[in-house]
Amino acid sequence: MEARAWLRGRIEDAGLTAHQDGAANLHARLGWDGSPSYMIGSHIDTVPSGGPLDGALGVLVGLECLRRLHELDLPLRHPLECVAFSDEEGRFGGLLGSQAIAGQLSPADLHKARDLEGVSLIDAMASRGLDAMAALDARRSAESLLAYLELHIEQGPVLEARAATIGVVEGITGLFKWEIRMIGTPNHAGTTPMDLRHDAFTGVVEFAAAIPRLLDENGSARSRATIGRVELQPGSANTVPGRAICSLDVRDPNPEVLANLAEAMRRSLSALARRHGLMFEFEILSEVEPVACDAGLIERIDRAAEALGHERMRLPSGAVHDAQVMAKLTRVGMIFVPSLQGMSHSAAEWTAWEDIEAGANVALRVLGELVG
Ligand code: HGY
Ligand code: MN
Ligand code: MN
Ligand code: MN
Repeated sequence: MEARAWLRGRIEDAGLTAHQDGAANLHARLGWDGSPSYMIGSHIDTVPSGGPLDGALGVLVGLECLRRLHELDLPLRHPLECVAFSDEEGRFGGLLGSQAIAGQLSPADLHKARDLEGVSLIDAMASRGLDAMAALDARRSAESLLAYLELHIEQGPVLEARAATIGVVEGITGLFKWEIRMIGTPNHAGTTPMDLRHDAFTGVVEFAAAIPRLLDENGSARSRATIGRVELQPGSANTVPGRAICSLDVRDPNPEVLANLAEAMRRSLSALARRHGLMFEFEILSEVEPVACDAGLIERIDRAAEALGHERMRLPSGAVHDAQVMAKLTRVGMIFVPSLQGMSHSAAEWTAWEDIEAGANVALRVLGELVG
């Protein structure tokens, strides 16, 4: 909320109109008259221990583009918006702000959204004077948008390795996120013989070890699977864990491959739980479909980079983005700038200033063509 307040100040200082919608997405608007608009944006939330650019760079570049177009005082054919989306990274599931705009949230989704500490979205928003149910009012119609553009750091090593300054994104990977709960029997670490215990952690360890094989047999070269968080309960050194709770993040650009992976993982969990006398349950926290970027926008970004003299290449995105959800409403395009050593979701995340400037100028040129 402090970041939103800061951003609102920057929007107003630039002579633009600030508008916070029901999902707490913050919009900067130029030439707003209620007619269909072009939108640029990204998110200002971040992962724990993350870097400064994942998300925030795209919002600030968007704001700078609007500021510059306002300063040039040229006649615009369409209104322009820059949006900072809420909860892209997933404190409450992920892509919350863009899903609200795309009309993908139900009252039930809002009621059940909770963070890892068990704080509900409803209570978190209420503590800041916001009504979570108002997120339903953030919904926009497809007719109200002409296109959505997003600039983001690549978060991978490809642009740097190819000495390219601009990545022209062709498509964005799909993903599912589960919470898996293995349930065994908590018991004394010293008195329970190894062959008579039901250790919930054993189930998670065996599943984690099976992941490379599950991907080899059911995935593609572009499949990824990550367990980024494990919690053992009761969590004492001299007690056999009765519950092991872990996250699972699985990605592939092909929806059928993703479905095969989900099925293979469910079967593997079920077989190993049976073998160890455990029970398991899983909850789907998020499912995002892969999307293709708009051919016309791909072409425009490519030509803008060429005109500005930047090395460019086309590539897929292995990270998910708000653009993916906005693709439900309108055509989307994405510009990537290189990540130093491919680092992201890490404090080491960085992009050279000249690459940021190059990306911002490509975004400005594309927006200028669209509204000018
Ligand atoms: O998880 C992702 O791909 C993104 O950074 N939210
Ligand atoms: Mn991220
Ligand atoms: Mn991001
Ligand atoms: Mn004791």
